[in-house]
Amino acid sequence: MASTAESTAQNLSKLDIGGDLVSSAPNLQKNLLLLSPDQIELAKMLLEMGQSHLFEHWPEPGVDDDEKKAFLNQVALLDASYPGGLVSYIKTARELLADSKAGKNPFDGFTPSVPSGELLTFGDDNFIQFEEAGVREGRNAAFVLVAGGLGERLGYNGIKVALPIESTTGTCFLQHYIESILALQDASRKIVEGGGQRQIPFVIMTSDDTHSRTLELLESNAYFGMLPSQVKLLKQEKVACLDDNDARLAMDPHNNYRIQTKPHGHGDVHSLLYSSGLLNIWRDAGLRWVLFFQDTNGLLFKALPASLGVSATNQYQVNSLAVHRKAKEAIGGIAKLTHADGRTMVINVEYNQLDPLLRATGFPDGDVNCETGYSPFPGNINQLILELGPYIEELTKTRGAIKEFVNPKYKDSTKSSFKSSTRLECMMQDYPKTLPPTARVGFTQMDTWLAYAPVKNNPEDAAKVPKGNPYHSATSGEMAIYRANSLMLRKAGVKVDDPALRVFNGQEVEVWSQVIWSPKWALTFADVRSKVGGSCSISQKSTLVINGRNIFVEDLSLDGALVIDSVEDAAVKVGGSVQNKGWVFENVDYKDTSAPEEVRIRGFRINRVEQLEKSYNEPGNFCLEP
Ligand code: UGB
Repeated sequence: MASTAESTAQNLSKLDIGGDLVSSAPNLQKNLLLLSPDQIELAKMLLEMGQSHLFEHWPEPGVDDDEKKAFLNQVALLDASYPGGLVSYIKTARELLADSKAGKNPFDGFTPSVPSGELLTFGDDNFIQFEEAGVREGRNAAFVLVAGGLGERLGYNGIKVALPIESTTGTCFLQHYIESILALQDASRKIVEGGGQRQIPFVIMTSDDTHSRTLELLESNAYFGMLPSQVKLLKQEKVACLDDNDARLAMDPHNNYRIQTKPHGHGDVHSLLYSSGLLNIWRDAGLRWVLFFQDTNGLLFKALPASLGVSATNQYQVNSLAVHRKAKEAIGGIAKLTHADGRTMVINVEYNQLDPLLRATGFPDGDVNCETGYSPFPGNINQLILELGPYIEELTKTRGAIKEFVNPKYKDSTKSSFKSSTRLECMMQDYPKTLPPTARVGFTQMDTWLAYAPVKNNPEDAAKVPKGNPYHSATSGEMAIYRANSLMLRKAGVKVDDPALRVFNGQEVEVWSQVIWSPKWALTFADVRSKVGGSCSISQKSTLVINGRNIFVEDLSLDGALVIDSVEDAAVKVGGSVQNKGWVFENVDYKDTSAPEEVRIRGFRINRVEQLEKSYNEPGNFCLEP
């Protein structure tokens, strides 16, 4: 057996590092005998990349040896999970940090203008045609939910996809998303002759913060009706934090044998999809579209069929869903950027970059509303529809790497040190940045009430949102569902009362009739129109829950709460006059810790005082007419 001295010499020769490097890490040198050849290679790479400080505190062999090995295991993971490895990460970080220090604008040389896209009006013929085209294409789509974010702004302790979308039924976001995808799968199969069974794939990007709880939510609910084989979880890894402009990696403040890490952003979804091999499997199965969406937009699936129809009809390689944007609202602006050299691209300009970009390019007032009362730039809601073929082509070139950015908080104007460590970040909507100018990049804009109601802000911050701007809170997210369903019913001919104004957690909101339906009842406006008829009316204080495919509402006058459930083969006609005390909202203060967190953050609970509740569990034709 080789002596310790001999094996150290062997390891050192493997390390093949010059005198300078060795002397820069004497403590590493003493510990080489503990390390495997692969770990030695990684250590060498770190030294070459100016990271010798990571070994400075290493004690003699025999002390903390397991921790030293664990440190290099972490380095191996960080290296493997970043396209191009840590060398590439550190090099890019140095470049971006130098640009940031020099105050270089990432959009230097570009002038923004308002791009053209498809502007839809809910319920008109055009909209209905796009919806139908979208449902037809549904069977050729795969869905990708990015759900690795912690939701720090919301401050909720659980995962966001487990939050109820609304408290009338308590359905959580993940259940709603899955049921909507299944409803699309079904509707698409029916519309396409000889459509056959095709399961729409569903990918969820998780992170260490959300992975196990997402899996548990799925498993404990039988995947909400989806086949487990249809669902794939891809976990994103965090990236190394950076301590200074030389991109020296930061030590974890709680463990000096670990590098501090932070999330890299939702842009990771592209490299994860690329390396998973799923994209080629989807292409070989004949799929054509990949739809990306975020964790808490309860309205999304009302806007999706028409938007997918737009992608198919206009042959967009990239289609971003957009809504009217209020100036300074925390959603990006979609802009056409024209470079002095003639290059153009249609891209999201993130909400914190839009104002400085406008000011620097001849718009001295920056991010302000125009005469319409909205920003002239469509608001990006970060739901993207990509055409699979060109997407694969592009990722084959980039390996899924997305243009990154860095956002250090400097201690002072010399910009030589940071208040706290920083890291590189990337955003999924920056995907088009590397596309050639010939790529067909467009957007589909719809009314906000139909398409966008995220749950991002905690009650305190939401209450401080400037008047007229959306709260983006659990309160407004829930109210938006009632409003959208009420407005859709109105458009279908139902007389729905005007909303009442209420204040919950310091936020004034419109409270519309609490109308909720399951996605299998209606996925599109055409579905809604085909299932309501005659002369129907719903009072403001009413609750209507429709959970079943074949429920037809005709000549119903509702003033109270009505809940109808039916199995697949039961056809139920609902009409007549329903009157009862109904369900009422009771205020709950967000500081009231006796209430569950999901309740506190929305500022109310529902008191189910009286209702008419009917379940149809057998096949057949039924009539509910009290
Ligand atoms: N997410 C991840 O999966 N991994 C991560 O590392 C980070 C996030 P936020 P923000 O709603 O319209 C985006 O934090 O800052 C997931 C767009 O950039 O809610 O509000 C996370 O779980 C902005 O242009 O994003 O901004 C969540 O599902 C605008 O469109 C999603 O990524 C805005 O959203 C978004 O994370 C919007």
